[in-house]
Amino acid sequence: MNLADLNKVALAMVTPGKGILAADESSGTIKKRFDAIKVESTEENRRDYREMLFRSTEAMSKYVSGVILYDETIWQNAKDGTPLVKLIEQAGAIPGIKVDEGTQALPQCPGELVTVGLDKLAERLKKYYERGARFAKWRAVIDIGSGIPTMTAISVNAHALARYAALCQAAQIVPIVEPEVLMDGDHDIDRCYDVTQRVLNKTFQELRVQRVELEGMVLKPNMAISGKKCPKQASVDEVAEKTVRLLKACVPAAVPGIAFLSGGQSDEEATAHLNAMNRSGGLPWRLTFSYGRALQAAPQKAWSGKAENVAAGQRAFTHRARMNALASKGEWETGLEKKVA
Ligand code: 5MM
Repeated sequence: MNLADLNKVALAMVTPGKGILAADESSGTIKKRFDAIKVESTEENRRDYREMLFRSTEAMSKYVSGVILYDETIWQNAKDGTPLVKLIEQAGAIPGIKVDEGTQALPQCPGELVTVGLDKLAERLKKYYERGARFAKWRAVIDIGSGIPTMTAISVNAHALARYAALCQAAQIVPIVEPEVLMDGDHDIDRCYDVTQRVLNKTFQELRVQRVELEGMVLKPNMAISGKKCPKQASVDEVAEKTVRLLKACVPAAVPGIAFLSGGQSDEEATAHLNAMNRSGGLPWRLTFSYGRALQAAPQKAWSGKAENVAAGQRAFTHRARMNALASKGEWETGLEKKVA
């Protein structure tokens, strides 16, 4: 492993003014997104949609540091035969790959999941590296509910995240470590804070045990935020203040950067929260975005599967990418939302 090179890639992924496009929806998830815009989820439509995003020259070259791809996408070519990976590289962004293979029910822990995909991961990483991937992603899913999460679910998921991260670094690939605490329930922000704190502490404990080099990774956490069904929704300032406090308590300064997931927040909320955190200043790591839904909901709607809407889809994507890029520097304000280029 060459740690200096891993660190260089990790720092590039969190370049101030840029962030990561999470375009790694598995087949089931992209089908759900396409269903919402009444587009059939065929291989060709998935390719056309993602090609539209990767050919958004302004967004990709100015505001996007890297793209997380799904296995199908990393092997696909654009309509003219150019590998999609090349489009990303030509724009100056870094190709990345989701390497987990989804979740399975966790025995003895009703309602809880463990992320799988470690078998043969070393061989898969080699192939992804040859294809151009310089970082990877693995997502653990932790749900909050009555009696959950158990320490069992937190432990096994943290262990798998660290196993994955160590294998990535051995393959000269920067691991994005994503322990996601879902915001689906009716819990309040303080319960989210407590659970996320336990999850992050266990994750970093496992990373240390398995000798993962913190300088060569990026953390992708949820924010400390109220559950979607909680009657009392925390304000932007409270989310920003509690998320920063939580991260300072759990994330070593050796980690080069933190790139948040959006987790079901609205586009503007995800931007406003990131902006407020970066405005607070004095942070030991760079804070940026690695959004899926909060970057793609608008372009998906604008595109709606029609070739004549490609330019509109690209405009919508560029706008969201620009808003979040500004937020990564604490320079966003709500008035900018109306000025779509
Ligand atoms: C893009 O969605 C990703 C893939 O999820 P599935 O494997 O379930 O299809 C997801 O891991 C994503 O990268 C992160 O959760 C961030 O996306 P959001 O939409 O939460 O910002």
